[in-house]
Amino acid sequence: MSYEEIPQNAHTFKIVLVGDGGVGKTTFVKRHLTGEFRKEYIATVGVEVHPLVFYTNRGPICFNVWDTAGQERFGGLRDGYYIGGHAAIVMFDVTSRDTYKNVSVWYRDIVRVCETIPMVLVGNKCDIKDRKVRAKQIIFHRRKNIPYYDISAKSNYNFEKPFIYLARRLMNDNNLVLEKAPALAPPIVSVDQKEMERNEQELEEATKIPLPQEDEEEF
Ligand SMILES: Nc1nc2c(ncn2[C@@H]2O[C@H](COP(=O)(O)OP(=O)(O)OP(=O)(O)O)[C@@H](O)[C@H]2O)c(=O)[nH]1
Ligand SMILES: [Mg+2]
Repeated sequence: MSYEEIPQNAHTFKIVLVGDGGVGKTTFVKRHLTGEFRKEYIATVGVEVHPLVFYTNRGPICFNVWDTAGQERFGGLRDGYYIGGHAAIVMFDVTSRDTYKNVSVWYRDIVRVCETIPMVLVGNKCDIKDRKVRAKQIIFHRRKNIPYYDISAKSNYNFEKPFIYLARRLMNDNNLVLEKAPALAPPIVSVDQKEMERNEQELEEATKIPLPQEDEEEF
């Protein structure tokens, strides 16, 4: 088994992971086996911290990803969840419009405490055929100038993408690359590669459409 130690010299960052209840935050963070093996529960804040190690050409990076024990279902999270956050991942579920609508609320909560930290938007469960949030409807990230990735926690699809982006921003190096793939739990579902390519293309084309006025948004 290869549950590596966390390297002493790793660059370490706190990542806040937010999004509505049920979007798949816990499933996502548990894919990374070292993180899952070395996680720690902080009872006072009701948070599980997963140290996710990535080996890059800039040395090892340890992302301490904070995952709530579901308190997001009862309104906002406490400031303590955000304080000291170096970067954030905002997640919604591509099969639930409501979770996309709430992205702006999560974004605002992060900015209120963390101001201008690097952020990334991810739409999870893209393995599900009956998608409700289409590529061209995903525009929030363009308004805020942050990247967006379709992901599927259950299939590992694009798992490392948000982390590579955040690592590049935090290390201030656009040439940062992974030197080895992280050890992930085996996929539970598989994605249709052709469909993923179509989605990627749709997302790419959507970036060329002018942004609608905020009050004309489809949701
Ligand atoms: N099809 C599919 N289902 C997923 C995926 N990720 C998570 N799920 C399912 O979505 C449900 C919620 O996942 P969680 O990881 O518990 O979601 P969460 O955001 O941590 O939610 P809470 O902590 O309960 O608020 C579970 O039934 C997961 O199995 C995915 O990529 N694809
Ligand atoms: Mg959870």
